[in-house]
Amino acid sequence: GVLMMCPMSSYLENELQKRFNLHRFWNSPEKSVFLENHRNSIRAVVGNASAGADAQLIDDLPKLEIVSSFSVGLDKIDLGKCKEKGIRVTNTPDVLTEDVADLAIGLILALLRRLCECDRYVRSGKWKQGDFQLTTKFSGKSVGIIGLGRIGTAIAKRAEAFSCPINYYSRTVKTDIAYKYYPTVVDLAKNSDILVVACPLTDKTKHIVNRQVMDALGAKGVLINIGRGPHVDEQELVKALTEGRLGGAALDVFEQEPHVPEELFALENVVLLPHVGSGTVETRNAMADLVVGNLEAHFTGKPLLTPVV
Ligand code: 8YV
Repeated sequence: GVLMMCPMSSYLENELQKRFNLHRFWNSPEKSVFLENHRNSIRAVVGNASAGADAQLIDDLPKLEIVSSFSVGLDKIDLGKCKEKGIRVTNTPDVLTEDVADLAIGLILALLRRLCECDRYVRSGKWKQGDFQLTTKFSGKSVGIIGLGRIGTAIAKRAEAFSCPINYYSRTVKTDIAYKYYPTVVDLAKNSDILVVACPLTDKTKHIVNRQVMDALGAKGVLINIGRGPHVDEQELVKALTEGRLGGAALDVFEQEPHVPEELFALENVVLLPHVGSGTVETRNAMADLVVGNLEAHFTGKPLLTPVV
């Protein structure tokens, strides 16, 4: 049996159903009863960015062999416990990189050029009363990237095409790259107009954008988050924005999705998206194919396509 944790892709559901005995966890009213009844038959879990496999679930499923995540992020999976128990883990890297990087650039442009506000201006008829205010140029602004992995590098490449100097922070200096490295996020923020979060969420990167980082970015700086909500101290972000200590923020992710701090709704210098970084038909289908491909490989004794553990 394969246990799917929450709805994520109807295409994926169909493909799984064709091949496996698929259980939709969200359809069982009593989770503990379901787990008790199926503890000896569930051999695979399919999770995503909102529901993965925590220590409790792993303990509840003694026959679990593989967790195949419909996401590149692994923060909802207890990787240590999987390793310890010999449970394989796969994710969906690469196929979503372009979409997430495209969206990061879209967020920068939306925020600096106030695209969402401009659209509201036209729709509400305000244009007839006068021209829209002037906005802020993107091309040539310095872009600071936290995490220069697949997605961070794809964002940097795109920002280069906008003539932006690129700075980055990561755990280690990349010797083969000409971008400017800063050994702390505060230094990175101090030296960047636009700060982009593009690293995995771990114990070490939770609240990596804290009050000190926001103040280093400053009243003219803007924050872009396409990583995970908990990368940013959201309470401090609300304060920094309402007190005018930070120039603006464009966010695809939040600490308590789908809950977004309502204080942000009143601000025009924010752009708020419902976690859609990888949300195109093309990419979500490619992610689904990877999830299915990994499960098929596992159950036919072939090498996994995108193994993590
Ligand atoms: C998805 C994501 O939004 O890949 C990730 O880490 O956050 C996303 O691609 C999500 O898993 C879709 O259900």
